[in-house]
Amino acid sequence: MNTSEKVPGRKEAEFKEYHSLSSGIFLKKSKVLYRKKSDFQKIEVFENELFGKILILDGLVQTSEKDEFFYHEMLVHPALISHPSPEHVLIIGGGDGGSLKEVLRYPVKEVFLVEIDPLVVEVSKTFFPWLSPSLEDKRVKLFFADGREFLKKTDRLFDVVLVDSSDPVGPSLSLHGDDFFRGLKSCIIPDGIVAAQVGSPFYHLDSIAAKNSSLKKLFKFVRFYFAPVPTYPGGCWCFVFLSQQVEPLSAKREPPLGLKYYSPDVHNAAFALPPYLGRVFGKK
Ligand code: AG3
Repeated sequence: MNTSEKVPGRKEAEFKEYHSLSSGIFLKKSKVLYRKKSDFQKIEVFENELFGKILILDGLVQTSEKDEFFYHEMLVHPALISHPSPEHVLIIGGGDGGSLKEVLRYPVKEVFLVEIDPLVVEVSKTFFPWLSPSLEDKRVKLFFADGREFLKKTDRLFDVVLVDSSDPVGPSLSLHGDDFFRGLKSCIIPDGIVAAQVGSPFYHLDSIAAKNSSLKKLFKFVRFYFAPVPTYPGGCWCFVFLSQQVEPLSAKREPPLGLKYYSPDVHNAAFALPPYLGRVFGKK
């Protein structure tokens, strides 16, 4: 039963994301700050007492002020720490700038941010404090393009590529296929690394298992790892680390100071596979 429909005004005051037909998350909106349909998707930002400002795209929670660090630190640092000297970094998606601010903690030479939707960047500049200062950094080059098309056209090679996509629907669909991952492989240097978000290890297990089989045909090292993200489906999120030469557990450099979730111990622990997932990912 959808109780929100019974109380006038309540529906507006409560955001719900269904994770399956019978489960999901609700978040009270203390204030709706922005809502508009862009050329690509519906964008909404609202304030929640616990999580602060929250960005929603096409009805899916993307990031919140209070829990963004779990996701962004864990998308970025395992790869950046594992590369001997990351200088050229590409971020695909991530127009909210959360991943970008983490990359800029390193002495990189340049960071390309390739986001499909200019309005996501505009809105995030207004509502998320980390984006505008990051975009002012001289090392950052912002492109508005579909990530898959960008990979087809670019002749640049990167040390690290980070895929900060949304779920495989709408504008992010093209960032989940085999074709896209082949494109990633061809735009990294031989000891380059790709890290991508791949979904919930509970709700999206089938698609993660399918990615595992196809990625193993493309990359020598295909390692899944996990982090808590309180506002995402199931509260635990899965990422994949891909490389032809670099094994993620060989990371030995110290991370930048001031992180809230990532540490060398967390790095190693994040790659531990619980038995039910080992059975899925272990298959060749
Ligand atoms: N990218 C991953 C969002 C996935 C959320 N899925 C969902 N709520 N069903 C986040 C972008 C933040 N930079």
